[in-house]
Amino acid sequence: SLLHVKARCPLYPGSDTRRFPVPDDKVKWETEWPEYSPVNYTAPIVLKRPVWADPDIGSFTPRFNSLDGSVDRRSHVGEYRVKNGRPLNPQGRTGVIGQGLLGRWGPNHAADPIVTRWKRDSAGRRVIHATSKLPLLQFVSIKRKDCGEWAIPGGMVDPGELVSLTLQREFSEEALNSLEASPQEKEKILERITKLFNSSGLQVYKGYVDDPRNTDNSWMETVAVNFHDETGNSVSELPLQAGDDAGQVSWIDVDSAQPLYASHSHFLEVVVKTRHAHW
Ligand code: RP5
Ligand code: MG
Ligand code: MG
Repeated sequence: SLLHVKARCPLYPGSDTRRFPVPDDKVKWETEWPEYSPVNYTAPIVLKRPVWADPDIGSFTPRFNSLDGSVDRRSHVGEYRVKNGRPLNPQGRTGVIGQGLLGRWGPNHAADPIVTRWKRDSAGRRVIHATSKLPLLQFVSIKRKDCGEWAIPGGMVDPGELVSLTLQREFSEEALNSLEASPQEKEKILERITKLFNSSGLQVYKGYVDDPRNTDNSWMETVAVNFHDETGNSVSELPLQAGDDAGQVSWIDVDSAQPLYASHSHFLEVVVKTRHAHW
């Protein structure tokens, strides 16, 4: 399926681990495949068991498909299967078992803030694309430090955190560098973005993410929300500064030809179609 391409990338990110190759017709768990021999990989950073990582399966028996204390182990896409104590990726085989780089067995919940504005010329007029004759959108994009790909400045939902807060927090950390700001600067950043993030955003996606870190037992899910600056005088004025896991930050033209991390391009396509912009 289209949602399961990057989760089968040959080389597991940040490692020398090669996935057991899974052809398109063998992705679904329902397809019998006795020869399937996935590689077991849990990254060294996860094996150190930091606070955000679950223990190894065996001694650890979390409550899958439910709210487990403050950790939400429910999937946005419905009930997932658990086989031999391990949750099964709802999209199918990935060629890797274990946690990979992910902290949670089962769904790892993220939130993706898609902050957009219309592209304007020096006279302030909206720029229309030459061939599609539709106005161009721009969105705040970060260049991820881990892989160098452009992405939405999203991040993990902390245990017990409201998604609405994750959206604002991750945007502040990655695109406005709030983690490095002084208390006064932080206050100013908060003041300037609260209005935008308090406005009702447009939820464009909720579900599984085709993330290259996914394994058969651990996978990314997200809620992607669009916050749009229609007039161009709220967020458009914000001084962008890359922070945390972002190496660069910039307003980028929204276009189907722009390669983006994981399934982020799919989320932007929904924004574009809803706002009748160029794609
Ligand atoms: C993607 O990984 C999500 O869509 C989100 O953008 C991101 C969250 O992971 P980190 O940025 O915290 O690595 O699957
Ligand atoms: Mg982050
Ligand atoms: Mg992030």
